[in-house]
Amino acid sequence: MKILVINGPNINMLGIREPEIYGSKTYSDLVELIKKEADSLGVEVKFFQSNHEGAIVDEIQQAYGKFDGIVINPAAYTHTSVALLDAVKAVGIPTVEVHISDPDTRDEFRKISYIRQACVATVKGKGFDGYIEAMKILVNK
Ligand code: CA2
Repeated sequence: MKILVINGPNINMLGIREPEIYGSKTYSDLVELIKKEADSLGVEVKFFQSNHEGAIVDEIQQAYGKFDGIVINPAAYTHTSVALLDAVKAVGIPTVEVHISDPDTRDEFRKISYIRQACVATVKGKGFDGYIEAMKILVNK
């Protein structure tokens, strides 16, 4: 099984500020954690992080026919991007939305998720472990 793990804008800055919301670990720590768990699940993973909406759309499109699942934390694009929603719908790859924090309990504008309606599940508020849970959801599907 091949899973594409996509992270959106500013996820590469994790661990630098707002540790009370996102923890003190970095994006590299996140990648290492997921790799370790993927190995034990026998899953092949590819990582992609971008601050650019179009680059994320391109990455989702190129996953068509190549990946069995997508784990995505669209970060701020969660709350703004119809383009990401359409991309996930277009490729039809089972996708799980992940958030480190629980955006539904934060600012009003974070309560909207466009991508959610194209996702098989949402995991939120579980820190980095949410990515592992998302991977397991895809494996068990
Ligand atoms: O909780 C999540 O995973 C989010 O997707 C993270 C996004 C935020 O816009 C979403 O509402 C919820 C933010 C990503 C990282 O932002 C940073 C902010 C300060 C310092 C480092 C990263």
